[in-house]
Amino acid sequence: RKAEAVQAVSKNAELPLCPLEPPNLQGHLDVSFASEPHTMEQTKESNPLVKIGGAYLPPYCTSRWKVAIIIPFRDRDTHLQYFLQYMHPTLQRQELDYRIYIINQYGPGKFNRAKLMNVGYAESIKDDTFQCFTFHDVDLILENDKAIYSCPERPRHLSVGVDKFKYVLPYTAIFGGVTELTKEQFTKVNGYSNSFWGWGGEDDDMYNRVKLKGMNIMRYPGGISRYRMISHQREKGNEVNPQRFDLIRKTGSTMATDGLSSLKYKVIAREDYPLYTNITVDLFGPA
Ligand code: UDH
Ligand code: NGS
Repeated sequence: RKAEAVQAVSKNAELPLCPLEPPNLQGHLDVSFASEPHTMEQTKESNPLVKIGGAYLPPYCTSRWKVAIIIPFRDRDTHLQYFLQYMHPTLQRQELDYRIYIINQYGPGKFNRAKLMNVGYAESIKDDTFQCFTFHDVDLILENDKAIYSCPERPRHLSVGVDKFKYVLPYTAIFGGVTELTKEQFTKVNGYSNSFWGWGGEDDDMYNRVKLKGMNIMRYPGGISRYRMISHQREKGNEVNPQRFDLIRKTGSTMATDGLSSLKYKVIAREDYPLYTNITVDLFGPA
């Protein structure tokens, strides 16, 4: 028995652990939205090691990090093309074992970014043993691959510098855009609230959750944690939510019952595409 167990472990660990600092990082990356994005076919062709469903693991070393990249989504096809074009090569250079999930909100009702991210968590853990989860707006493209999407010691805010804000944090408690939490951190706070319909506040509520559970967030230095945002207009269905301030005042009393523990949704469709896994979901929103 014991010999069998030892053999099983060494089989998994046949390849040496990837180095702490991936050797092929480039640092600053030129990101531009001036020309049309690559088509999915072009991106597929230039990323031959990405497997069906948008999954990758380094072929030459055992990755240190198994990460689900979770993207709340509705009707942003051009943004998604840029995202895949830029982010697949970056994530591979970071030597992650990753998979990209698009969580696509079904129907024209009010958008709910936070609930989509809860769904991404709940669906991805059925597929694989992800250690951590990167919650990622589709319109943010990383400009420096040294900001590694590795599993963080504390909940990590990644979109520190964004060109739209002249690369300055708009306020120190901001926890939107791109964040990463381990499974343990995310379950400790009961995931995101499901109650934020429309724009704003759901990220501040998550910040409250993290603090209320005694955690502090962490960030990479602003010099490397940099993003370009693809400009766009506010969509119909994502109007500013007038209830957001009331909701974020009550995080302390609602977080135990509003979150992963109360998550209800219906998967309408799931497709494993060459560059990403697409999960279309009915969130049972208000009419
Ligand atoms: N998202 C969609 N579809 C939508 C709305 C949001 O996919 O219809 C997702 C997407 O991943 C996006 C994220 O949710 O990156 C956040 O939503 P957002 O980009 O609308 O939020 P942001 O704060 O912009 O970036 C708000 C509107 C700003 C209007 C500025 C006009 N110049
Ligand atoms: C705050 C919002 C956050 C949002 C942040 C940056 O005011 O949800 O602005 O927004 N909080 C509330 O509305 C309570 S941004 O300029 O990136 O669109 O993330």
